[in-house]
Amino acid sequence: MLIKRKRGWELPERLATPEAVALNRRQVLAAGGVAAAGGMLASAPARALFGFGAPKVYGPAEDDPTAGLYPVERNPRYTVDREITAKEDNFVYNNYYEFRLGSAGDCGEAAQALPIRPWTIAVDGMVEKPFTVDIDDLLAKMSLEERVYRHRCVEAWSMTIPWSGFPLADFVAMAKPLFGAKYLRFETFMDREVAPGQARGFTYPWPYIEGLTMDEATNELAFLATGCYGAPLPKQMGAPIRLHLPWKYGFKSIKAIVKVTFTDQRPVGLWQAIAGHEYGFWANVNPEVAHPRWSQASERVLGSGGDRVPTRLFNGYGEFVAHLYTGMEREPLYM
Ligand SMILES: Nc1nc2c(c(=O)[nH]1)N[C@H]1C(S)=C(S)[C@@H](COP(=O)(O)O)O[C@H]1N2
Ligand SMILES: [Mo]
Repeated sequence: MLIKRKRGWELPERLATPEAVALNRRQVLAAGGVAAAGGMLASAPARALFGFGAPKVYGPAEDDPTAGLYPVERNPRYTVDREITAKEDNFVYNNYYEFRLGSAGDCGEAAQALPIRPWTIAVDGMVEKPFTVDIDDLLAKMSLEERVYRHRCVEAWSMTIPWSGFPLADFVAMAKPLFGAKYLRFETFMDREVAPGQARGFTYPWPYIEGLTMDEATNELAFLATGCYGAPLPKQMGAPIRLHLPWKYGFKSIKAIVKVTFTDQRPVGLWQAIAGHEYGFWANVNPEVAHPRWSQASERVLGSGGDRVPTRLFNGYGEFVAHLYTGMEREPLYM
């Protein structure tokens, strides 16, 4: 089937501006009614983010079978000199276009429809032997740790999150890639019945895809998160398993992974396919390379009352990753 793709200039307004500006007040106010009806109350900063009607805050699914696995021990090598974002802010301000029809506050409620058991991850392509692993078997095999990471969205906002999970490098070792494998290609679930964004946005080349080089994937920072804030991941944050790559813009950190393919071809991510001149393959955080439509020199720290702070090269993680990119300064959008 021929899929008509949106061109860069046809992107919806919410992609064209930092999100605070694009928030749809009417939808936010409607969601506020739900908040009043029950559940956790939004924190004061979340109310500051969303105005009068803060959306309802959804924590981890009540029947999540991994609740007993958390909290796990924090790895002191990955802490930051910044305050952890309140979980009520993190749980309510999300980018998850499978579930997001309007504002960043929509994802929480919509994502609750995603079934997260049974859940399997297929590993295929250039590996010794392709296989499928059940999420609970995978969790039993891996040793979990907590890492506090900075998160920087390409839309110039940031958060700080205590993730639980395991290094992507451990997953790569388990997959036994062949010598010629150069990249990893990650794929999110595809289900138009469950995800209104996939159903409505048929002009997008769903499912969500992202890619990394083998060197990036085996860098110690690359992390598969299965939990956060000492508990399983809430669905809107990518349960049951998502990537977090703290030195790259947030769109690289793909949620709800169902497939990992080892390949010698550079994968093309969903946003790269839609607007490659704005969302490149490398997407390393760099204050000096502006997005074509806004500056990346500073960022709005969510939950802080809107403070702007200077953005740091590689989001402050240069000591871990800068060596991966030496000599590549001429790659288009290498940062
Ligand atoms: N499958 C999927 N993964 C995704 C996205 C998405 O829309 N779908 N959004 C990305 C973007 S742009 C960001 S900033 C982060 C947001 O993660 P958070 O909602 O946990 O803050 O997820 C990334 N992973
Ligand atoms: Mo993002």
